[in-house]
Amino acid sequence: MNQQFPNIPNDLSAFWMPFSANRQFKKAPRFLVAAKDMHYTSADGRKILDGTAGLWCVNAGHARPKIVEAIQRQAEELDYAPAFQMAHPKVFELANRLIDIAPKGMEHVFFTNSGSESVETALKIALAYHRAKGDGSRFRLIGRERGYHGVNFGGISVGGIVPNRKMFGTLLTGVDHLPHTHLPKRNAFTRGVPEHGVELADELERIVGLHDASTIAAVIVEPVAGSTGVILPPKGYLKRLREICTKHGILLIFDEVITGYGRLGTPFAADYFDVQPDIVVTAKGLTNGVIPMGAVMVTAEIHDAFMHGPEHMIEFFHGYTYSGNPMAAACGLATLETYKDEGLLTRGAELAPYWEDALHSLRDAPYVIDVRNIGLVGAIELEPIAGAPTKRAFSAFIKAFESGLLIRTTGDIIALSPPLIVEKTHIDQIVDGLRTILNTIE
Ligand code: PXG
Repeated sequence: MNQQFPNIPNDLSAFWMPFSANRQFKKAPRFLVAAKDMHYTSADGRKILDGTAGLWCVNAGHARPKIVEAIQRQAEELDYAPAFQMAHPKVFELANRLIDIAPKGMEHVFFTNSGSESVETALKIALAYHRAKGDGSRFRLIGRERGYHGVNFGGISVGGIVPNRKMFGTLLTGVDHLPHTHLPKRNAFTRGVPEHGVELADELERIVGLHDASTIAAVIVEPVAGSTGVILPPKGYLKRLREICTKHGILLIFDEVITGYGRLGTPFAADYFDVQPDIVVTAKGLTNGVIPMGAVMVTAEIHDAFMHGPEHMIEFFHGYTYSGNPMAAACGLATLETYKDEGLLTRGAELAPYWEDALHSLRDAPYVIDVRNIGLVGAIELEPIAGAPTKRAFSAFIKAFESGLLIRTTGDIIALSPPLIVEKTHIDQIVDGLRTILNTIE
């Protein structure tokens, strides 16, 4: 162990860190060693205010008692049960509780272990659904530029983040992309959903015109794009996508890995925008980020299309060793109970106006070229340093961590998504902290 900080291992070389600047980190590591409610504790004993709910997942805050107890109890009672041709009761209970809060029309749940697996599952369900209905020529999948749908091959194929795609060969074939909806010239500093850009949804008509609707299985979008730097859908955009999909018999998949479980001040983004997708992809907040788990929700029509053939036959050749495992199911149940007890799935709506005012007060801070917000999501876009994109935001991230605030950066955008238990005093701390940082970085 490290002499100075007993919590830090001496040798950092063996662990290849995900989505990280490994060499930079290992020269100047940032270790978190404990967490409670709104705060992490760093290895040198400092309190760090969590401005990002971990990675957009710890929606109920850290180390919440019901969740901790549920996991402890479950580990003693039933640690693992085979997921195929067998089950345990809690996974059914979780599916039912989930459907209780799910967007309108969602009636069945398929469990996975991450957002990436949920995306793959949804894409496979879409393809297999059309085929089960005798419509197997619908093989194309439509994503969107700047979309993030995890890191597996289906997800990066429909996704639109260049560094996540360019190293990995030909990806899935039969994929096309809608344009993204980031229009800074027309929409910068909009409070909430932007006015301009609904016509970008009509690009789907162009894509349908090119490939013919009879070849298209599904469209997948994040209702609000998170990872790529918080890009909001223009007013009316998602409704328009829904109309075009319905008109052409194309399934609409909402990737709600970030927007699900209260992030926008409604249980799901489908509720916020009052648009009914055919499939909803979730993960993260489902278990408060504590035990890995994802859930894909589908309509009865989709589910029932699979329920044919001899009853002893497997209907959908897909699933994971850990699909709905007892620890994750217990964690999910305790998480949903915590959300319910504390009204967290709608708490964001009460705080959103305060959050919006606080964020937009940074409009005149150095380097700020846009501020975006919705529910308890925020983004501060900075002007990049000429010739060194991402550097300015990265130094803001380091400065923030050193000063006791956890933020996320992507490109030159600072993304914020505090746990839904955040208080106004924390919001003040986040915004005041950021102002100081923007005044000190170059
Ligand atoms: N879909 C969406 C919309 C996501 O945001 C995934 C799928 C993949 O989930 P998994 O569980 O496989 O990572 C995500 C994940 C960030 C950040 O800071 C965002 C994600 C993951 C890590 C960091 O923006 N989103």
